Amino acid sequence: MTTDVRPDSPVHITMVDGPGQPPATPELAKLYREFESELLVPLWTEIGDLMPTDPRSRAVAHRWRWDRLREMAGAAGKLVPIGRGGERRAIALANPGLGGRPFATPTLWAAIQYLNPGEDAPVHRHTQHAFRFVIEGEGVWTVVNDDPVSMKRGDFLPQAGWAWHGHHNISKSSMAWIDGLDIPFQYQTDATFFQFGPDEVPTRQAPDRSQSERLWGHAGLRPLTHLAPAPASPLLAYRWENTDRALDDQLALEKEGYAATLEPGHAAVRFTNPTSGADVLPTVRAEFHRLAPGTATSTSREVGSSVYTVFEGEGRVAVGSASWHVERGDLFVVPSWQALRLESDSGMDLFRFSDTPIFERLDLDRRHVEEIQA
Ligand code: GTQ
Ligand code: FE2
Repeated sequence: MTTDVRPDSPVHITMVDGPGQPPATPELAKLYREFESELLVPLWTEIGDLMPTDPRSRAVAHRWRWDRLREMAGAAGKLVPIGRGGERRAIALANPGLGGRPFATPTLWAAIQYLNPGEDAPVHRHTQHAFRFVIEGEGVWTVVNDDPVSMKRGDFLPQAGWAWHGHHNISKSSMAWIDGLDIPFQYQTDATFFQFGPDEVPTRQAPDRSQSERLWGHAGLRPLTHLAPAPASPLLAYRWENTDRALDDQLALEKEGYAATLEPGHAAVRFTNPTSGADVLPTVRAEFHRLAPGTATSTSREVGSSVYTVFEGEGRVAVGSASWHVERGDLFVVPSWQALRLESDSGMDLFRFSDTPIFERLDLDRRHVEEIQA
C-alpha cells in the first residue's frame, strides 16, 4: 500500500533512545515517516512530556516592575488613540515561556490599562470574566450594565462575563489600573464570544455608591428579592476601606490570642460572591494578603497559576528557583506547582488572583505546604 507523502506535515517524530523505546532501525524510521504523513503520533515518544509525574508549566516565574509599566502606559497614552476596534488601551504581560503571546499564565490575562482625562473606552461585552484592581489614582468610572462604579486605590471591581461595560475618565488627570481576565483560558478552549455596544459610555452624574453596592454591599445582609445564587458576583466594587479593616482586624485578633490569621503574621481574605460564598468569578479567584513586619510565609505549591501585585510595602518573593525584591505595584507570576514563599521585614500587602476555581470545579486541585525545617 502506498501513502501520500506530506512533506509539509506538522507532525515530527524523533527517534528516542531509552527504556520502552523500540530499536532504531531503518524500518522504524520509515514507519515514523508514514505516521507523519498520516498525521499520527505514537504515545511512547511523547509520554514523558504529555504525562509527567507532576505539573511542569511552560509558563515561567517572572516579575514586571510597576515603574516601567506605568511609564510605558503613559507613553501609550500620548501615542495611541482609543476607540472602536482597538477597544482598550491595555498592555498585557507576556509570560516569557508562552511564545510571546499576551498571556501572563496559560489561563490568565493581566494588563495595565490607561485612560486620559475625558476619554471613553467604548462599551462592549464578552464571555471573558474580568476584574479591575487599582494600585494608585482615581477618577475613572467603569459603567457595568448601565451602573456607574467609581474606581479608587485598593478597590477590587469584578465584572461577570457577558456584562456590558465601558470606562470613562471624569477627572483632570490620567489614570492607570490593572485588568485581570480569563482571556487565555477562553482562547485555548474556543469559548469566546464578543459584541460591540455604544461608542460612548453613558456617563450620568456619578453617585458615591453604585446601585450594586446599595443592593449588595452590606456584609451578611441579603436582599430578599435576590435569593437565587448567581454564577458571578453582582457586587461591582469591593472597597479598600473594608478590605483594609478586615486585614487589620485579623492581625489584631491574632495578638489577642484568636486564631484569625492564615499563619503567624499572615492575614488573608478572599473576595467572594455574596449570593453563594463562592469565588467572585466562575474562573477567577481573587484574594488580598497582608504580611505583618518580620513575617515569612511557609513554602507552598498548588495546581493552577496565579498573578500577584504588591499593593503596599516591599519584600522578597521566591517562586521556584527565581527570587526577587518587590515593591509597590510590581507584578509577578506563579506558574502551576511552583513553590512560593513570601517574606517582608517592613510589612507588605499583596493582591492575588488565580485560576483555582477552574481546577476545583474539575476536581483537579491539589496543594502542598512544605513542613517548616527545624
Ligand atoms: O477593560 O474591557 O485588559 O475587554 C482586556 C480586554 C480590558 C476591558 C483588558 C478588555 C478589557
Ligand atoms: Fe472588556
